[in-house]
Amino acid sequence: MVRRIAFTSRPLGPAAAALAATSAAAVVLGVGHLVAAVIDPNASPFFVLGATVIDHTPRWLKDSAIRWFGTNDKLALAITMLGVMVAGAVLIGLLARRRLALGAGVLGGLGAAVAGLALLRPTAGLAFAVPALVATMAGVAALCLLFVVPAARGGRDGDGPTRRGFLFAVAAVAAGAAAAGATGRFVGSRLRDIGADRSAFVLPRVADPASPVLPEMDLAVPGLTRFITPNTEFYRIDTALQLPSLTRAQWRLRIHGMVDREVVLDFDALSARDAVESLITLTCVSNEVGGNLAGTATWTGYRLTDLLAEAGPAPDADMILSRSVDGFTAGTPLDAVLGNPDALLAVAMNGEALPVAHGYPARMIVPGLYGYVSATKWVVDLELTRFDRARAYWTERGWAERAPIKTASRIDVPAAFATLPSGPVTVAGVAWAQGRGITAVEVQVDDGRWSPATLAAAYSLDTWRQWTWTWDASPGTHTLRVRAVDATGVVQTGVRTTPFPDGATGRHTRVVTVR
Ligand SMILES: Nc1nc2c(c(=O)[nH]1)N[C@H]1C(S)=C(S)[C@@H](COP(=O)(O)O)O[C@H]1N2
Ligand SMILES: [Mo]
Repeated sequence: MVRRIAFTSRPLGPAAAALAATSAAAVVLGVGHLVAAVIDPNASPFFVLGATVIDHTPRWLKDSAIRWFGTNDKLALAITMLGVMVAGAVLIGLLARRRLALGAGVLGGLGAAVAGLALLRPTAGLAFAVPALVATMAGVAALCLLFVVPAARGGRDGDGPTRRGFLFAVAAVAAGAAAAGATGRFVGSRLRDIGADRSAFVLPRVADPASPVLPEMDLAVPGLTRFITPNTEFYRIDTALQLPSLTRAQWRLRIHGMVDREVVLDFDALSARDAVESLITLTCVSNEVGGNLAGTATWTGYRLTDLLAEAGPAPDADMILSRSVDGFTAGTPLDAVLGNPDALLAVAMNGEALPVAHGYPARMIVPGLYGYVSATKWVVDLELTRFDRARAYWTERGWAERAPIKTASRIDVPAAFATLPSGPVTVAGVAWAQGRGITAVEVQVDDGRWSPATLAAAYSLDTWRQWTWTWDASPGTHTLRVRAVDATGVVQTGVRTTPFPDGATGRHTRVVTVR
């Protein structure tokens, strides 16, 4: 009956059709979010799409995204995705205008494809397809409803009462979509109240606290990087479009694979062990020369070497394949952890529970290795295996299997393109060579000779070191350049390489003008 009316009446105009389909797409997102809140937040259609895009973004695009948007790369992705979805919805609306079954079919097909992608997520069970499927049915129903409402009234776009009826229906559908999304948010936060769980966290007592940071290690030079990076300023790099929410009660760590006995720890069992504290400078392999993807924190946690000993690694195992609750993996050389008292399963950062963005409730921290091969956040699984058997998230994408941090140095002050008075100018920055330590930093002006900078006192081999140098600046435009020497005597190379595949090299420069 509806069919007959629909065919005898004038169809929606293009703008109305686009509006109807956009509302239907909003229904897919909203309903999907709601159903996923109950099943698993990572099964939400929007996040399935986002995570799939992230996992398959070609390297040049990922590098450019980090260069353009820095740590806002995920916001940029979300906005781009919304734009693409609106464009897709407009196309579906125009198709539906020609033939409703065609538009509905395309929407249904795309929804089914998202359900399929959901099943491919690393942590997916069969239930992962459910949010997209339910949401697609709701979306197709909304689309048909919006196309049939004006048709059923026998009018056409632009007629007074029909137009009002249509707009009313669109508004109702859009409001329903928004309500579903908001309810999903609320239900999700109720089911997984990570904020409350985190505030109830009590720092483990540490028998043997880390030695204090002395004033001579943390110089008070304006603009110079502080020795300890506050949590709110610590760089964040991960593949999580949506932060995992894992309470301490839900958390388990399974240690298995090439071991004598499998070990499963819950948070209480972990807390019963002796906690230790260690200051470590974490560094991202994607850090460009002079970049700020590095930070130092006081990490509190449990020695990985002790936890592994409980499982008894096989003598021929050479890799710890760690896995996060959202499926990210890292492959860490076993010998970087065994016998290393500073390689931690960390639960706290700078005296508070790990921030959710930095891995709450537990993450790995291994000194001397770039984060992608060592610092798994939200870690739930350690598999003892071998480099010739297993690959991890970034090594599957061509990055180096072994990735020790390269010697680097950075100029923090003066700022890039600063205009300075002539005379004495303080030049200062940080340098790092985790595991080896920094023994010298040198500064060069234009093509002059290299002058030794004054080093702040060293805290440990695994932390960065501040340096300062007083420059007698003469008028003109000048290039300042820095290089570090590590404790093995190797001078930081001037050869410029990209972060791919195992970390950038080259010397940081700053151009300034002296009046
Ligand atoms: N679960 C998870 N852990 C992860 C990552 C990730 O994408 N997912 N990225 C790694 C990378 S590349 C780095 S450099 C560090 C960054 O840690 P931060 O965000 O706490 O600074 O986390 C590592 N741990
Ligand atoms: Mo990284």
